[in-house]
Amino acid sequence: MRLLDCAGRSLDLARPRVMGVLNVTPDSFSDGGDYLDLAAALRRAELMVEQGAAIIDVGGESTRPGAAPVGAQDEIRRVVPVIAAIAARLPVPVSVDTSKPEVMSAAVAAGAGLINDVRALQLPGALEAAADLGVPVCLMHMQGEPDTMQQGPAYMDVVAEVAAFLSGRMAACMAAGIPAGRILLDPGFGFGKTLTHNLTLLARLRDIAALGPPLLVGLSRKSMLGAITGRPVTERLAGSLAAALLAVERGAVLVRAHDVAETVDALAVAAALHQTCPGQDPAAESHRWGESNADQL
Ligand code: 7PM
Repeated sequence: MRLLDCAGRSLDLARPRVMGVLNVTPDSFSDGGDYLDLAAALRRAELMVEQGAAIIDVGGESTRPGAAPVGAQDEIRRVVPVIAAIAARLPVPVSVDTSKPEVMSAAVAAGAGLINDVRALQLPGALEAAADLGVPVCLMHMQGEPDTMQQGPAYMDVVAEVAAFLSGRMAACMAAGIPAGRILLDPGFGFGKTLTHNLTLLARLRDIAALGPPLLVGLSRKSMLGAITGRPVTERLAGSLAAALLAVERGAVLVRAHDVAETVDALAVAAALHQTCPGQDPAAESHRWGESNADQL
């Protein structure tokens, strides 16, 4: 059984689940600071939960290439009211997409039950904050920083390097007092990666799953899907669903997605297949959802 305790709310990863994306950046809702923004964000969260999202990921720092950095106080002002409102009104766990220890603390105090950090707790104080807060953490791989990461990303062996990075950050977490059972991993599709790097990681995702912790993937609407299909960001739903299924076939158990209803249906098809003939999916080989060496750690 893979039940993750997210500050008292459970996230059951025995079968693949959807994490609904809720951006609270100035380019989504105006800036998350006023009542209309808050009401709109809450309505969006409610809709995603009705559509079957198992967790809502609230992010106030845009990681878009070239985005201006956001101060901790601004980020707190954007995300905390939204997290508090969702936690008060909806039954699912709330995740906070942040790298800053001050934001992690404020978010968990407001009711967040998972820390989703694209910098894998590398900012000063982040590891200690996450350990103190006692909620699960998602460690993501990124090469470089959002403003420059797509300027010539390079690897000798992208799968080996992403695996080594994640395994090093897992060790750092455990040394800081975060138990293995409170860790999720994410290869960070699109974060300092060319199309070939992204496709190699997707094809070899099982090598990352073999590290043990549950795998989260974010592929929804990403530019790699635009590069493959030739479609703009508004027309990438089919590509996103295909990519989500390829990822769950290779061991992903949490899919971060904008189009929750459609992604939930796509994952239901994969889960039905798996339930009818466990282990028969050719891409799954020996992999079983809900089981891994992490359970023995
Ligand atoms: C601009 C560029 C806007 C990139 C938004 C994004 C991930 C994440 C994001 C992911 C985890 C997006 C990204 N992506 N957290 N946060 N994994 N764990 O496409 O892939 O949503 S932001």
